[in-house]
Amino acid sequence: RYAEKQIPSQPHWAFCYIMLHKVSRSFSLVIKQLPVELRDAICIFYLVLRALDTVEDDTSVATEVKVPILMSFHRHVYDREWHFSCGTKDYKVLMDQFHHVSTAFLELGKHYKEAIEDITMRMGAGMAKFIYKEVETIDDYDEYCHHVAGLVGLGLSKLFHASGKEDVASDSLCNSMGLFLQKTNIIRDYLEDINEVPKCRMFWPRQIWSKYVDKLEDLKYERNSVKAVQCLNEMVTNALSHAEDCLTFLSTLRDPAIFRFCAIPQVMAIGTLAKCYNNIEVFRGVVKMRRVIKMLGFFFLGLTAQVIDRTRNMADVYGAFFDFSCILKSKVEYKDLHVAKTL
Ligand code: PS7
Ligand code: MN
Ligand code: MN
Ligand code: MN
Ligand code: MN
Ligand code: MN
Repeated sequence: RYAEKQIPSQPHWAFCYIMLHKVSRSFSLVIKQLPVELRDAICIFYLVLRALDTVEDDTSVATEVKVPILMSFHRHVYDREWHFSCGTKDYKVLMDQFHHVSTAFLELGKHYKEAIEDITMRMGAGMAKFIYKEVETIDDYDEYCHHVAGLVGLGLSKLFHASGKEDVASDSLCNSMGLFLQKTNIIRDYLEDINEVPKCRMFWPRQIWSKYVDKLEDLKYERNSVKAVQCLNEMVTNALSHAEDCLTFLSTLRDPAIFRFCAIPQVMAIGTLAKCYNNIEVFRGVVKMRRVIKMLGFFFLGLTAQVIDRTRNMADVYGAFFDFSCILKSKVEYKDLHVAKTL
């Protein structure tokens, strides 16, 4: 019954929705409830960018091979024959079977195809630039996050407008929506990125971490725990600077499904920041908001499920931002170096 109701009958669309569910459960959930035309476009937008990111992330692909692929990815999506094998697990399946994604892409309306192509081109070029360049300054950090996430915000807003359901939003607010999510991801993924083989990935800006340690990887060693948490708190404080723009952006949306699609990831982001703040576990393993929690043999709704269940309108979002801010505030110690700014 589930299969009949949820999985499209054409094999390329079936592949896309099954893949989306596998690579991102939370996005899959909010994308599925969008109005139908927009849903297909955003599903493909997600998978195209996820494939591009799989190329960016695969540190076993040589730079001379990787950079031309990143730069021309926006043209490959028009070619049903094209594929490039890389990544692991579900991501490898996505790359190997990419023809399903390009076939579905070609069925989208012209405006959707052009918006996806434009963002893919700009993101690919931005990723290529940062294959050579390290994230030194906070401006570099904002620039990298603009390429890999701010642009997604700009593109999504164009798609919402193209569907006739929303007004155009300012580029700056759309960018902040992406930066808030991406900075949260970069903070939470510290250990995963630094331990990447054969080559580590570093996105924390030197301008911040160099105040605490000589090398970014030093943050993971137990002897540097105090410095590590101080540095983490400065990174969280930097990310929080985008929260107000995100609330402003969300307050302008009209369509309830689009609203939930945009709001749920933002609420999860501030929840994740609250969880990460002052938390040494960021340097020891993955800190995640959990979907279900099993205790004494009972299942409870974890924070993730609660957020998905309870984010319907702006009042819910203000409430959630307030609650998570209170949790974060309760963890701020007077001795922290950036107390005033964080508060
Ligand atoms: C709603 C105005 C088309 C929905 C959603 C795939 C997630 C993967 O995951 O560290 O650790 O491997 O490599 C603004 C999403 C920004 C982007 C960026 C919200 C496409 C998405 C490809 C704007 C998502 C932020 C790389 C690049 O980091 O990740 C509104 C849709 C949004 C994809 C994300 C991720 C970047 C990323 P991971 P990485
Ligand atoms: Mn990635
Ligand atoms: Mn990446
Ligand atoms: Mn990451
Ligand atoms: Mn990750
Ligand atoms: Mn990663």
